[in-house]
Amino acid sequence: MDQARNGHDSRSIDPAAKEMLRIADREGYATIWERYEQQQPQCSYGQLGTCCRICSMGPCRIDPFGDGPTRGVCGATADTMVARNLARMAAVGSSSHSDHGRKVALLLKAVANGSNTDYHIADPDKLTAVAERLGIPTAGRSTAEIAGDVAAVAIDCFGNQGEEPIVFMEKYMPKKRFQRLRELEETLYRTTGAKTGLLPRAIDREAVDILHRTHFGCDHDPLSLVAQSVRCSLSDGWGGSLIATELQDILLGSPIIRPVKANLGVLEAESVNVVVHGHEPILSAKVVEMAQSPECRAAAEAVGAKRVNVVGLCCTGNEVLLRQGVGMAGNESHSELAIMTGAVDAMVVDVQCIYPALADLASCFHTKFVTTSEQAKIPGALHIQFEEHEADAIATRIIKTAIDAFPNRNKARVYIPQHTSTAIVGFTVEEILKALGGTPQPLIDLIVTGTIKGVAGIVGCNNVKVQQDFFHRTLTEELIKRDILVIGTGCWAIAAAKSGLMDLPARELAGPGLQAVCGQLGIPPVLHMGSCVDCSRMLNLAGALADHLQVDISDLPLVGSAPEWTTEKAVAIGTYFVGSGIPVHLWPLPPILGGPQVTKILTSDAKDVLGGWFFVEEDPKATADRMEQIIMERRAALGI
Ligand code: XCC
Ligand code: SF4
Repeated sequence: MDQARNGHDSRSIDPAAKEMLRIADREGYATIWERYEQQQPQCSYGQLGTCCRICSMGPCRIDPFGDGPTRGVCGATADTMVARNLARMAAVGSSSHSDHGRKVALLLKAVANGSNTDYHIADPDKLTAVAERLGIPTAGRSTAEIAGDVAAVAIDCFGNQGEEPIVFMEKYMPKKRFQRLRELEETLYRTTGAKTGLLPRAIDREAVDILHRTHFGCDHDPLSLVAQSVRCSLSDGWGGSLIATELQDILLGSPIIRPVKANLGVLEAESVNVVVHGHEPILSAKVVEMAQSPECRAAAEAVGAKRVNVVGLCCTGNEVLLRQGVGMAGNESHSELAIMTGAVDAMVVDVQCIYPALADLASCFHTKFVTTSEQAKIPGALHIQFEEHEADAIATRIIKTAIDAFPNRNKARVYIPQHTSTAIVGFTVEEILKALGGTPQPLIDLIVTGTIKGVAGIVGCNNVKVQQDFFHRTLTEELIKRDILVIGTGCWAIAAAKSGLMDLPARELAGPGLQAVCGQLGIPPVLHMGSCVDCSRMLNLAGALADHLQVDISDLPLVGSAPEWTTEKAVAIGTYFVGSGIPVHLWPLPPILGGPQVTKILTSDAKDVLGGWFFVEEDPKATADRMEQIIMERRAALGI
């Protein structure tokens, strides 16, 4: 699959990307594709997961095909190395999502106690709903009191020192799944005599537990390490990410179904263009809000610009797309291409998925590359420190930086590829249930009659090893053709939006059943559920169906996929899907194949134990076949 070697059109299927890559070739701008080529051949030990540099007697490596030593210096086996590396990936991924969730919880606390007045409770109904779910009394109490209690419960999920499962998970996870995990813990203890936990006790604790148990000379047992990876990932899906989603809805407003535009054509030649990139809408939502202020409007006009046009990239783009209807410039592999248009006056980033290469690239243009987070500083960037309690002022300063850069734009160098697609977005669980008339029953009926065979959730990134958006688009088309409703988040959602798959006419690509449903409800066959932390919305939808039917998630005709996955966060997402009972497809290959035992646990044993498991497949059509087959098997088991 060495796309990078086969000329520029093999790098992306996106028409805007193709145009920009031609410019990159002509002008000699370095891109991920070029640097990927320069990295060839990549280390095969790394690809198989069998290298270890956990202590200074190493680095050690094991050739899984039997050449050379079969143990590290300390005696660690290939499986130990693979399992430890995987656990660390899950810990980092979970921590990234969860630390994002923590900041939202702390902000809710600050808003509730009045120490932050730049934000407010934007959706009191959601606050009440979340409070009731958590068992917090609401009757006769003020919004601030309720918000304070919700924030306290959320914050406690991070640092609680008890042994009981985290409250958010206990209250949100469907009953049968929770029971199954608890019974599994008991069974493992009884049959092995060793304690193996699966239900997370606290979000921070499970990540630290992994850092501890993967220290030199601790846990070497592949099963135990995989179990802790599941536990930590569950603390992300049903903890940190869920807290991020729910509390962001409270603070920034719950998304509603609405049309938006996606692709580089959202940049405007006549306007000051600000691209927000990263993950945390606490900043980006403010940038969008402040761009509309009379002060910023006047400043933009004073430099001869039509307006300040804020557009999004990656997941923070998804957040403002969903809540504020902001145009979407693109997914991960579009980040360099956006700067190359010469029309971006500032790219403002917070945390996660930001190529450090953007700093160099921006310096070839008038573009201000602005970092804002203590946790994501990039050499060559302009750092404007973001502080929540001064959010309005700092967001305004950031926009002014873009406005100041605008006159330096070299108009002769500007090239904005004129491609956008319309996407209908904002399919939160609440919005889906509203469209269905308030209960999941109509969706269940459609699944029972086979009008819709099942639901596939697709997530994840762009990866330079896969032609950009090719797997996302092809797999999605193949699934809807088979009457499988596709929902998802992250950079997949952006790929689907750019491809037109989230527009109403896309229903013509769907099978007859799904097509009819889309016609009736006035929805596209492919539903945008948000950013990567909003994978928690998918868990909640699955949970609502499971609880309504009084079954486990693993009984339902649901499947998942991360077909262009890149980051450790994707490892955490895939793992909490599996831990929640959903089979998950992955491509490119995860770095586990050098550990036969770990591979067997994750691709086979997990099936019986957890009801969810991983499978790997390179071809989108074969992937769709396999996903359909799983759905049909689950339907048969349900007797439908
Ligand atoms: Fe992956 Fe999350 Fe990043 Fe996009 S942005 S590259 S994790 S899909 Ni969320
Ligand atoms: Fe080598 Fe063991 Fe040290 Fe890893 S922990 S680097 S396998 S000696």
